Amino acid sequence: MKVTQAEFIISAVGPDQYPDDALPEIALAGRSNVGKSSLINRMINRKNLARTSSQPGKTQCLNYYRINDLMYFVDFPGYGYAKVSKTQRQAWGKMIERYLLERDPLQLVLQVVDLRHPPSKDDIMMREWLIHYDIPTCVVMTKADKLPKSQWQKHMKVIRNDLQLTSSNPMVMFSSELGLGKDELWEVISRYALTTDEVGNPQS
Ligand SMILES: Nc1nc2c(ncn2[C@@H]2O[C@H](COP(=O)(O)OP(=O)(O)OP(=O)(O)O)[C@@H](O)[C@H]2O)c(=O)[nH]1
Ligand SMILES: [Mg+2]
Repeated sequence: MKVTQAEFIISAVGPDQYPDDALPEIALAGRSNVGKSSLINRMINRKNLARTSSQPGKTQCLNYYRINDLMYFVDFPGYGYAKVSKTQRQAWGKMIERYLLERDPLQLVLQVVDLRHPPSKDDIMMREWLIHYDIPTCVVMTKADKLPKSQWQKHMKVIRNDLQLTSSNPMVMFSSELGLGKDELWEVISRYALTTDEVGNPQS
C-alpha cells in the first residue's frame, strides 16, 4: 500500500478517547522494547512518528496513528518490563483485555516477537488471550537483521511451535532496520482490514 498520509491522533487512556469514526484498527502487541514503534515507522516510511520509547514500560496508553484516512495502527504499551509495579501491570491487563473484548473496529492484532529468542511467558499469555477472544493475529518476527539468515527457519519453527500457530496463521519475517517484510505485512493487513479498491499497488 502506498502511504501518503500518516498522523498521530491520540494517546488514549480509555475507551471514551478512542476514535469514533469506525475505521478499521490494526493493533500491535509485544514485549517492551521488541520494536513495535519502529515497525510502525518503517511501515509508513517515517523516521519518528511513532515514538521509540526512552522509558520502557511507562506508557499506559494506546497510541493511535491514522493511515491514509483508511485505518489506524494502535500501538499497545509493551508488556513484560521487569520494573513495572503490580498495580501498573494490572491496569495494563484491564485496558488491553477490555480493548480486545469490546473494540468492534479491531480487525487484526500484529503480535510482534523478537526472531532471536523463543517467545516469553508474556508472549504466550498474549497469544492465549488472542485465541480465547478469537481475534485474527499475524505474528511478526522482527529484528531479523540481528540473526544470520541461515538461522531464520530454525528460530521461526520454535516461535511457531511455542505460540501454537497453525498453517492458517500468518507469520511475517521482519526487520525495521532493513525494511524486510514490509510489503508482505502490508498484504496481510490489506487482506484483513481493507477492501481491494483501497489497497492500490504495493509500495516498494
Ligand atoms: N537492529 C534492529 N533494531 C531494531 C529493530 N526494531 C527495533 N529496533 C531497536 O530496538 C529498540 C526498541 O525499539 P522500539 O520500536 O522503541 O520498541 P517498542 O516495542 O516500541 O518498545 P516499547 O514502546 O517500550 O514497548 C530501539 O533501539 C530500536 O532502534 C530491528 O528490526 N532491527
Ligand atoms: Mg513503543
